[in-house]
Amino acid sequence: MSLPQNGLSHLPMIDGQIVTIERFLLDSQPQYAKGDLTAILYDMALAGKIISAQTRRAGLLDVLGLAGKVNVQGESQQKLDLLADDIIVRLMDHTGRLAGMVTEERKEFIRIPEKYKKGSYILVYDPLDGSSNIDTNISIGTIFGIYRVLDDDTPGIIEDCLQPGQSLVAAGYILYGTSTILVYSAGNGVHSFTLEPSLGEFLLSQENIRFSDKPVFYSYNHARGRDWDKGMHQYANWLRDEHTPKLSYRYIGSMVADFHRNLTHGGVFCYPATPEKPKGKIRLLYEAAPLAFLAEQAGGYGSDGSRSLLDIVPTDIHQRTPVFIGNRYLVEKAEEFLNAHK
Ligand code: FBP
Repeated sequence: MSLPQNGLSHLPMIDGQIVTIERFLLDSQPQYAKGDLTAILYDMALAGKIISAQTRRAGLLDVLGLAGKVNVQGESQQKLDLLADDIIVRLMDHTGRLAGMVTEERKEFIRIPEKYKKGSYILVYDPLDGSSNIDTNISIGTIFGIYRVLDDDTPGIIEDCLQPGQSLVAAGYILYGTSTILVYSAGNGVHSFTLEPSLGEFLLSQENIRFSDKPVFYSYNHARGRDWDKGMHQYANWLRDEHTPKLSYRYIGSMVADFHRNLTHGGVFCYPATPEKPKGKIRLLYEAAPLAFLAEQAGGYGSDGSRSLLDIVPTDIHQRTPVFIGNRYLVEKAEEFLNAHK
């Protein structure tokens, strides 16, 4: 990335060029494309801008704290969870590009109102991952995945949402941290864009991101260790005591932020199953599978401890899964330890 000598030096540039997300999406869409997928990705960028503006002012607005409601998983919903969810639905349900949506915040599959045209895509998303960190100003994020409907003659049936991650046509996340960044892949590498607040534009800041082959970090909630099985204990000890060079331990408690740090510097994130949570905590459809899609596009891998997260065919839109995701050899090592005791 070359930095010109004039007043533009603060703007992210690729080879001296300022590239907006709109331009990048249009330039990278295949010849045959009608443009609907590009438009959905662009709408997610807009959702990211609106949610970013809310999270940035959260302490000033009445959007902090609990909403006094619980989601389908029985978890207390934060006001910002519901606000972010509402922003995405209001942006997406009338565009004629989607046939339905699935969100962490609503029990049922969101059907497109009859009055609007149905499109050929399904959007699955977690409007605010890591929401238990909202009140403490720690990075949170929106995770999303996009599927094509199984049959254009019957768009918007529940089966359209119960597809394995291998069928994702695109996935990404928007991280609301020191800056707001959008990271996505449509199957041709992983690319990141930084929101330039003074312009209100997402500008390309990194292309074709790959996991470093010299990972630095490992992440899991250490406090859950008492509930781990023998295999997970041995894997955790291997990460701490045997991996060379030494790795550092980091855990933010926002999977999207932990994933992003590991994607940037190399590493592995784990949320294993425990007797209390035999399926783990993380949701497959709109949390684990989209990140596993990105991980594979960046040369990494996502597993439930014995198989690729992308091979799991969901039977429930809110089902959970154990998660090991990051550098491929670190995740394969987890599979080795976990399966040695099965
Ligand atoms: P939410 O989507 O409801 O925020 O839940 C997921 C999550 O917050 C992940 O982002 C994070 O990695 C994990 O739960 C933290 O769980 P724990 O507090 O058990 O470590």
